[in-house]
Amino acid sequence: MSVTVQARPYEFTLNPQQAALVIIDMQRDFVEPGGFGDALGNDVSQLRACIGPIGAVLATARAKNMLVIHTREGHRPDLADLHGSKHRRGRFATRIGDAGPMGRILVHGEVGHGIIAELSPIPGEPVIDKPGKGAFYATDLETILRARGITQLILAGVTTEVCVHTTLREANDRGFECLVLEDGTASYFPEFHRMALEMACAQDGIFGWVAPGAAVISALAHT
Ligand code: TIU
Repeated sequence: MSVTVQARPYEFTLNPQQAALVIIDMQRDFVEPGGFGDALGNDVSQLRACIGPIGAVLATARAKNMLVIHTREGHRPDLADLHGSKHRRGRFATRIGDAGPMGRILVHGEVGHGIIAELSPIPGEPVIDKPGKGAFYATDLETILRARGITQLILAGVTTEVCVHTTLREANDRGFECLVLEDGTASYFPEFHRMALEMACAQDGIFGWVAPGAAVISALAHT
């Protein structure tokens, strides 16, 4: 049964059986001091606002037996999957693979690489490790979605204009209908957050839809 989500630029027809909540990179490395986001010179406290709204949608998605997928940006301990261009970019003192207060920056298995406790995956929820910004690049995300008959994605996580937007664009070109949670995403730059959301739904939905988490929750209440 499909339900109607009040969204921009117009209503989104959500079919929970064919939809997945994709929570992007809600890792300590981005959200907590001493991680990758911090090493890039950002105020990581900017990202905390999206945790509560994501948690609320996550609880509803689980209650409604929707597929929930988590992603983590990171690299193998030997950095074999890290492009030199990504490693070298920027003039930062601390780089990917270097030791930090939460372990080696953006490396699989380190404390900083883990998803924050508030949004921890539970058994049965696929966790996708991705070396790039987009969740489809060099991962099995598309295979998992197609195998489950998923055609719609609700996108949440960080950062709005980087990994969320890259994934939105990748998903759009692969034929998935996407809705971005406006309060379930965040950026180190508030104006980039706002413009990334505008870009997503401009031109009558060039990439998809945008809505607050509460709109998704109230629509799902009818299922
Ligand atoms: N720097 C920044 O805004 N984002 C990233 O590096 N990765 C993600 O967005 N996950």
